[in-house]
Amino acid sequence: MRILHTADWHIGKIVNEFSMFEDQEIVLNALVDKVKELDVDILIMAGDLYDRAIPPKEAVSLANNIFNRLIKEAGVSVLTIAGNHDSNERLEYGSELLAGSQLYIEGTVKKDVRKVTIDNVNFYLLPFADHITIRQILEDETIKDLQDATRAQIESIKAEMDPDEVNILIAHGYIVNGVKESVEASDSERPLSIGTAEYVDVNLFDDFDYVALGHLHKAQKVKSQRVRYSGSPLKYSKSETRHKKQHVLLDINKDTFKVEMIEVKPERDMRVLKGTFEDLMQGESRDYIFFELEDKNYVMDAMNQLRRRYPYAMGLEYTAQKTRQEWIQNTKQEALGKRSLLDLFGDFYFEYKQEPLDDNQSEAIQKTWNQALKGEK
Ligand SMILES: [Mn+2]
Repeated sequence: MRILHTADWHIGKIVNEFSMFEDQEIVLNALVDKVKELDVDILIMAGDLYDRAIPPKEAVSLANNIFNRLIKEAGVSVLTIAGNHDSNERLEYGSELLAGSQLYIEGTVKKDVRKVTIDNVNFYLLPFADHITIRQILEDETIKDLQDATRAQIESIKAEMDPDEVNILIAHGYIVNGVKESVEASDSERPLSIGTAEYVDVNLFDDFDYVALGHLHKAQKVKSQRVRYSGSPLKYSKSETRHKKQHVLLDINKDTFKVEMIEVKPERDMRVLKGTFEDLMQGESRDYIFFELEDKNYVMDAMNQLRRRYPYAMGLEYTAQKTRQEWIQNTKQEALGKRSLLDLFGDFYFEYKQEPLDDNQSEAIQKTWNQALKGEK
């Protein structure tokens, strides 16, 4: 069976006041073309279909068009779950009827995890919900966080699961291998819980043949090749500029397992450009750009001027200024009192001008200071 795993479309997302809609339209239509070209059987979308619980109308139309094309034109079955950005109930609208047309949408958490079997492969659909909701649905007072909630859900799946069949889990969450540093997060992922840990340990999933994950926007595996985040198809924050966006192509049977990454080519890339204002004004680009200006002094109206050459400029930061501010912070410490005035002034001068005091300047300052101490004019 050939499966394409994707997630975190976040249709309708706005990044730094730029709507990503056009980019999403292009990338998702290209995804349908790819699905046709690669003769895929099943498409998995592992949550965060929309960016908001009440998505704008264009977003709903686009999702509708893409699902239509996938099923009617590309002939695949589509399996999707709600992520933490989706409204569980709204996403589930029409779900029972749509299942008759190969569109399997699981929006809300049920006491029994939904299982869909297609060509002898079992898919378990685990939409995202917070641990309090899951505790109420499962009527299990021992559930204190997302880890407990997920463990209870997985145990109920495993009670019925036949390990001789191919079993695939679709889930949305923050899955880690022991420690949170085992995976890489981005700035565009909203926290999954407030006050309790949002992490779920990957070892809970050992018995599945594949786990298709959504939530983290960077494509990555967790511990094994069989537990994967496909990542988002587009970059949605400055922290994602180094990502290589991709879909996961999976060939799976009981005795075969092959994963391949399908690169996503966006209409506009999102990247960081470093340099002085003057240098950057020599270039131009229609990508989404985050500027890191190396100028020592502020440039009047820099962003508006840059936008003439970079119409999709998203942000601007003065990196030299930032260092100076950090320096001011650091020197507020008690260390200040332990250094001579000349040393302190030397540090300040260096941070400001990015060059050290020369001998004449040092001498002049020392002399002025000495005179001040003596009260001379
Ligand atoms: Mn998410």
